[in-house]
Amino acid sequence: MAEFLSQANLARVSREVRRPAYDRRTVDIGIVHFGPGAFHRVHQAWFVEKLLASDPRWGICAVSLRSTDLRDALVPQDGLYTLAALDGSTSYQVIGALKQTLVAPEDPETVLEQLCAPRTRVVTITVTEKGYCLGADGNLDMAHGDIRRDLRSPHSPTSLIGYLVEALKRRRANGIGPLTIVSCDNLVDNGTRLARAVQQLAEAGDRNLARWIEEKVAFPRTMVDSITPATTDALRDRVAEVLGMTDRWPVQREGFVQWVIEDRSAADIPDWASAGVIVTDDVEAYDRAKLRLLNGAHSSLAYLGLLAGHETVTQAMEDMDLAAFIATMMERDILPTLKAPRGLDLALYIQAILKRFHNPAIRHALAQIAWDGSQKLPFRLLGTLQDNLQAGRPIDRLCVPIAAWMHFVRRKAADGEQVVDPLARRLYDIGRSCQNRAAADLPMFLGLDTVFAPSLAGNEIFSSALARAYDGLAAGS
Ligand code: CS2
Repeated sequence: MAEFLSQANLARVSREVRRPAYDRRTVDIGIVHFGPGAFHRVHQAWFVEKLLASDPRWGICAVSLRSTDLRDALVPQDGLYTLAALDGSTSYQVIGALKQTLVAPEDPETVLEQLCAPRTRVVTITVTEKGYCLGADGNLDMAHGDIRRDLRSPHSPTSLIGYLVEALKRRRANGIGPLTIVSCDNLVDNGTRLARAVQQLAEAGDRNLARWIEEKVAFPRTMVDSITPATTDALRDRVAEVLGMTDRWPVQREGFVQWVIEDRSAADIPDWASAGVIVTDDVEAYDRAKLRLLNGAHSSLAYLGLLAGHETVTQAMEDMDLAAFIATMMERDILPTLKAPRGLDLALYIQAILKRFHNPAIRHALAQIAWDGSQKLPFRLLGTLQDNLQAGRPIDRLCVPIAAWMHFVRRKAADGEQVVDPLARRLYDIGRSCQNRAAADLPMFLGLDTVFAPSLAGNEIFSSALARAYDGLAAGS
């Protein structure tokens, strides 16, 4: 019978594995997190783990908005899981920061009770771009199915935004005070966008609540960074061997990890800086630099690498022509659109990113990065492209990964497959209608107004450069 990681077995975990450096029984929940996927567990939870050694007020209640998988894996382990950091050598750490794991649809009232508890003062969020229910204009999409349900039944929410508004409504009504709500997703100006969505849903039901939220609740912007491949059976086997017992859901990341949080809060918050978080008023520069350089390059590698038959980031980076193209695009097309954060040399930052992409210890699947392209491309590549258009700079290289995404969709549909994307059904229909010719195919893609703003889709310089890129890839595919 396999022995599983748990509080009772923790003392028997191999000595080479770091364990919680604090008594978990003394830890209170001070943070509610929405979206406890692998990235939350390797990133925010790792920083909180460092904090708990000196301040036990900041335990995490993890809330899944849909899946029961994490709850099913972690509850039998008393919330414990293993984090493997892979670089030249691999280090292992058992994380104890998750004090409770809830599945919102099963128990909405308990989620709201945790959000309304006086000791809860921070909410952190990793629900990916699609979890914010935003339209192309950056406003809350009031026609979104989850938002329509929340408008009908605000007391029993479905969406992240619905939970936040109902919790803030109850906190205000009971005099419990505001929250600091920290988006940790890869959106440009994530905190600002989240604040706008929360205020818009609140406004729809209670103007005074919307005004209170605007005055009292803090939505700091953040930049988050650590390359986090999905958990594999190989990782599970390696962790079981190192621990000397089974962890149902270990997680892995590269050694590099960075969190930049805007210096803005509503009430008492953790001493983030003591855990190595960069707390600054310059978050916008960090945010754009990372999203456009790292994530823009990542998505470009994903679609161009998959077209070339590669499976992982390291394989794509070993393709000398592709690696050279990516480096040139970063230096000549993305870098000119950026303002360097104070103290950061962007040319060195690019070299550091490319070195991270070469990390042989990380098997990062291009297919994983390729998910949700309709949500990612606007922040990662189209914003850069529009800035270059506006400045009269060339956009031909930037059009290549956009065209590659379109071919990725087309080829998947030709194989009878849908891509992983909130627009999967629509993209499949477009893909099935493609003829592998720009003249026939591009108007269908450019008609996706939640991806391509009409002003961009109608721009002749853009559409002709994109057509050249698309037909150029068609010739080569
Ligand atoms: C990746 C990101 O899957 C993806 O879209 O580009 O998860 C990337 O690994 C992180 O943003 C790195 O910080």
